[in-house]
Amino acid sequence: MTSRYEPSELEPRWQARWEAAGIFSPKEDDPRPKKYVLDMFPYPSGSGLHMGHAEVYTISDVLARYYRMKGFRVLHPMGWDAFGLPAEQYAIANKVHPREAVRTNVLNFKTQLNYIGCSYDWSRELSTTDPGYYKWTQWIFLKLYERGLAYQAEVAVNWCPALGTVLANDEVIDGLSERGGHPVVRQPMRQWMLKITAYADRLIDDLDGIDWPENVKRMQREWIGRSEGAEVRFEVEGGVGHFDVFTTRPDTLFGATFCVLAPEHPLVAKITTAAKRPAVEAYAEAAARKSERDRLAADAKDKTGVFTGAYAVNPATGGRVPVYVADYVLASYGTGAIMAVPGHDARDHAFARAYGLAIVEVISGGDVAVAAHEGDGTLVASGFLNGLDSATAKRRMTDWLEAKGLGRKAIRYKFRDWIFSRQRYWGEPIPMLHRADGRTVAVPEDQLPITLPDVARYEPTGTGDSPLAAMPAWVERTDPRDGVAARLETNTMPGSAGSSWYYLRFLDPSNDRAFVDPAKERAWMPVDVYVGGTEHSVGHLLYARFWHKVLFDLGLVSTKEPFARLYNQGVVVAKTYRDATGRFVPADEVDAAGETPKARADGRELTVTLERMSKSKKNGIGIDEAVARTSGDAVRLAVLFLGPPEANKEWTPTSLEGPWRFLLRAWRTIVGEEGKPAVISDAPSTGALKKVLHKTIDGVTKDMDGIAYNTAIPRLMVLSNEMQGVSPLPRDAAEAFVTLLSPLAPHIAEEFWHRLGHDDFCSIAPWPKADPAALIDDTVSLAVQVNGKVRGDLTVSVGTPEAEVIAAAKLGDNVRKHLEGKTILKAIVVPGRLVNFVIR
Ligand code: ANZ
Repeated sequence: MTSRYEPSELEPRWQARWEAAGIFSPKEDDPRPKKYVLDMFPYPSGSGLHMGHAEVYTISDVLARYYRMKGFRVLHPMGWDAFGLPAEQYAIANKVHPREAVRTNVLNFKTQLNYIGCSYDWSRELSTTDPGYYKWTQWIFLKLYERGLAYQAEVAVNWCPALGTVLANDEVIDGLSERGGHPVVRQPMRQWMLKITAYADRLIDDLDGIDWPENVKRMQREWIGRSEGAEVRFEVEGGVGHFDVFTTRPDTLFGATFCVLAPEHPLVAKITTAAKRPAVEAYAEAAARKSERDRLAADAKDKTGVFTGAYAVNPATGGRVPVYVADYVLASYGTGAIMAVPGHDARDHAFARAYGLAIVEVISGGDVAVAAHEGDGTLVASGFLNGLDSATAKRRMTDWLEAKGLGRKAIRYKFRDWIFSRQRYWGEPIPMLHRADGRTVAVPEDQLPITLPDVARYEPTGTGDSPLAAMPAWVERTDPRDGVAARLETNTMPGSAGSSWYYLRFLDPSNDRAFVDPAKERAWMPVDVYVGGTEHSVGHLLYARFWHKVLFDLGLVSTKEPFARLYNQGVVVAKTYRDATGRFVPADEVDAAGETPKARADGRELTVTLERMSKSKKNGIGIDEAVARTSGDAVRLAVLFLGPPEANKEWTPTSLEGPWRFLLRAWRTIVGEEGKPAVISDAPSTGALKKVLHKTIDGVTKDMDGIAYNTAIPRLMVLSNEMQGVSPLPRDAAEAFVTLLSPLAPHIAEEFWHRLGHDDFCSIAPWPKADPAALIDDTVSLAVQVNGKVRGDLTVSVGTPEAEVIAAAKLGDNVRKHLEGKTILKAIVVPGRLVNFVIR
């Protein structure tokens, strides 16, 4: 056996042995308690994996490995989220079939994950693009359809001409597509929709029972946006009609001095007087060109609007209120109409001031002439509500409206149903048939999967039709129930379809009779820890919870929630360089002075910023390159050593150095050097080494429980230093060190274990236990005070009698000075903390 640390030989050898022995493949009949540790599975993109990926996959892997050593039956699987826009765009850009691109990229991803020793159960590997997988994605869609949760509608959608497809709201950022940054416009189109809004309350309420970061829960609540209030009916004068407003403040109805309709409101055309028509129409046209986001974001002072010439009646006061049109009221929210209460709503206040409208105070305590007095309070100038607090007044007013038939209690949600169709090739076909007789019916279950055919062109058509529409042989079918001609749906599912249930398929990946066997589902669910980034806080994590709840209602899964605990890792950032033209300059071409030869010759400085690591910004290093330079274990330690797993942290060109040197030192200690093998003794460790050993076991165990891997590593460095040069080295210290190191640096730990004479795997060896007796310190340090001021300190053996402690405390130089010539009235000893002399 060589006595040099040669990771390029040793690491693949252990990876192959783990795989051959199947030690990461758990069995359902294993009676030990379970842990399901899951990564958010990646898009197998063409750019490979860098240190940001290494960080997240290492965090979950350390967790899985630690649980195994703690005696749990651990499920830690991996798969590929390979349908959808990213895969398709990569394929188009590189002129390869998406299927081929996925195959190549998956292979690359898998190789790189193996480089860093990820302990996945590869026997459960899955891809959302396998017909054996998406058969069940289609099947779940049919279950949603049967429940009335999938329907077709003509809806205003986010249409991205450049991508040739519709995008979900969370795929659009500031009017641009999240992928590629292309302009997105609102346009009505026929779409498949999923009724996620039917689950709004449960999606909010069940957040209380799961262990997720508070900020993610808050984002989900805000995204769903539940508002409780009332709908109130306003009659337009002259019998022209009526409109309902949605308000969260029915208590303020007596203060409603005007109403505002969205420019798109159907009643606008009907009630606008002839004189006002040209102005109202011009205003509506201008509003149609603005995005919803811009309309809402406009500052109060920019709030514009026009009078329709019509008046409505305030149902509480009986007074006439002018009806305006303004674009700060959105057609898509509430009823598209509001009652304006300028005394108590800032937007309405700004509007009233601009247009000279009445401002009435109905909640006491502010000065509504100056500013809106928002918030709750005591009702005034409000008839039967006077003297009540807002909460009571809301209830009283709603009851009154209901009794009079003028309104009702109402709950509104900000989020919309999930637009579930994409006019793209690379997605799951939607298993629906459009019959010649006009009916739309489900494809019978036994005909699933509807497989994706090969097409000549998979680029978007740009017409709003998917490329599948140009394949008559695939599209033209008959309804197998009665032979009526039918066209298969040509839209495909969005990228987030396959990722909404994959965690269930890992439990039973090759079952072709059910999406998951019920016994296996019960054996593993819920996911105990789900590790991933905050970018999925509302999209994926909300969709998956929705599908899971539907499956729960169908009796197909046993838990209400899929992910018991969510863990968000931080982002790995790195110095990012741009030249004078704004182009990215590879970080490894930049010298210590922050320049490149070219930049120096041009006399232009590079600009440098800290940004999320990414291949396109040339600010990172790939897993393969980092491993080739050092080792898979060094890469794992390096990404963990950057800082707390949940924090954002900077990768620098020297980040690999410390961990690499630590591994070399550990090798010399446990294995030895050329011609100088380490000598191991079976005598137990004693003295300082014993103390450090047990403190390390204790500390690392606590770090592992608290996912504080960045502090576990320095503890192991301390133990390693303590062992250095100790010869012979006590076996208990060497073995504990190796087992503690194993989740963090599994290959070298396995090699050490083997060289220490073990035939079994360190990866599944029992986790060491600290000896409580060895954790107790022999000495304690005490502060010595004189009249409450610290004047010195003192170290004594544990258990020293109080009189001796007091006597010793008087001897310190500085203490003696302060006691000189004084009378000691009292000496107080707080064991383990301090001695205080009270003097006069
Ligand atoms: C009267 C009122 C008085 C209101 C007051 C607020 C304060 P959230 O909480 O976001 O649901 N509103 C209703 N529909 C709207 C629409 N389509 N576009 C723009 N604004 C709309 O807000 C609900 C409140 O926003 C409603 O309550 C309504 O103004 C306004 F002192 O009604 B309120």
